[in-house]
Amino acid sequence: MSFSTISVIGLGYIGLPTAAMFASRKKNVIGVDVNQHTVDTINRGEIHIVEPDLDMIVHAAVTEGYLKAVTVPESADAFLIAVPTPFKNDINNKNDYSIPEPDISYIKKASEAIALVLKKGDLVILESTSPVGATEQMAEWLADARPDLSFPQVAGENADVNVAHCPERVLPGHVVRELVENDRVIGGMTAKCSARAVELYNTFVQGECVITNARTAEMAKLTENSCRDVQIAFANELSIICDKLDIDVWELISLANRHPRINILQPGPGVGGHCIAVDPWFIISKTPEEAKLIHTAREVNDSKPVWVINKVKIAIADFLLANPDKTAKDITIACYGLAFKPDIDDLRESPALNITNQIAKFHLGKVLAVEPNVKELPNSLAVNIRLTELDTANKNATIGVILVDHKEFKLHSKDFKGIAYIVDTRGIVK
Ligand code: SAJ
Repeated sequence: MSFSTISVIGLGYIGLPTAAMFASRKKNVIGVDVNQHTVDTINRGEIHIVEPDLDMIVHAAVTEGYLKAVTVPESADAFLIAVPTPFKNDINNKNDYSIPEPDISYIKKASEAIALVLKKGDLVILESTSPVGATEQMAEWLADARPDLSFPQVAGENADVNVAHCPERVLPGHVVRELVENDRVIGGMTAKCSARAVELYNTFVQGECVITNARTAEMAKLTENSCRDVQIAFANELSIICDKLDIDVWELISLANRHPRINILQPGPGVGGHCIAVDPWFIISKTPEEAKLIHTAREVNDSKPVWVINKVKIAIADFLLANPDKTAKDITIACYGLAFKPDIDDLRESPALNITNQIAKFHLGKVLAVEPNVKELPNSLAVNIRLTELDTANKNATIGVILVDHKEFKLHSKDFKGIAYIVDTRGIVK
């Protein structure tokens, strides 16, 4: 049976592009989101998130009538759940040393909402990055809400409703291309569940749909992001070791990477974004005794901003020692880059933003922020930070803190040479 109507629950960074891709293949798509503003924005053919090319696809899908957004689920043949899986505890609370626990209550709410409109023959797919066991848990919630329907955990291949986990794996900034080109991991609760999910994704996925079970699919996604976190932690640890030994870590890494089987990633000011710094905790919280390396990597990456701020404090002290007639008020610190990675405007969960804010809180002089990808600073930032053009910052800075390797900075890397003290977390000023 083919899918004529597809519903996507959660119209965020993954749900909306996914809904738009199905609609672009002329499927009727019902997008569901609890946020009325999001629903209204999409129904006007506009988008509420920043992602290249997505605006055009959503606009076309809405105006051609293939995509509509609603706040309450309606009947469909397939439901894809792409809601957030945050933490129960506040990971920014530095006094809380407990291991962050994933909060899958949004998945529970979404499954209870769709349960009301489920019918025999439907397919339910969990796309949200989830701790191992979440898909089976979701199937239990669905079964509890609909005792009149059978589900795979009891009925196996004969289930009325099929259930699978198919984690999203797209890179922010490249979502539209990667949704189509990337391979998909399809973890059905039975072989039939997997086969139906493959049929659904084949609507627009050109990559290979590789079949496994739900638990392995959940772990595959967590493994990918944990692997990257561990590799970045290795690079970050190397940068701290090299600083102590007076070795240029970027030269070192490029030399080591000439070995045919070595591929070290790049150090930075810490790991940001909504995935790499989050997903490893989903493994650690399930298996705290076993996930030693993954846990240590998280700690190494989370502590890098503190190391960077300390470097800035040392630069301030060095300047004052060399200029006894000056005070801290005479020092202008320019922070280059606020986004969580190069050439994007996404400031959420950004170590660069956090470091700039921390500096502004203790520093008595001026703090300039250079971020070519934004027009204004978020209100949450300390009030004494001024958004400044690159040239002006270069002219006025006593200390330059390079936090993001935006293309503008790499292009003008020679201009940083005039700044008396540089803390370069990205290896731009060699
Ligand atoms: N970073 C470094 N050094 C590096 C590479 C990255 O410090 O060599 C930092 C970045 O500056 C950034 C953070 O890591 O702060 C994360 O950036 P990223 O480009 O590694 O990853 P994300 O968070 O944008 O997207 C990741 C991707 N996962 C992998 O590459 C394994 C993406 O494919 C996932 O779909 C996404 O997480 C997700 O949604 O889970």
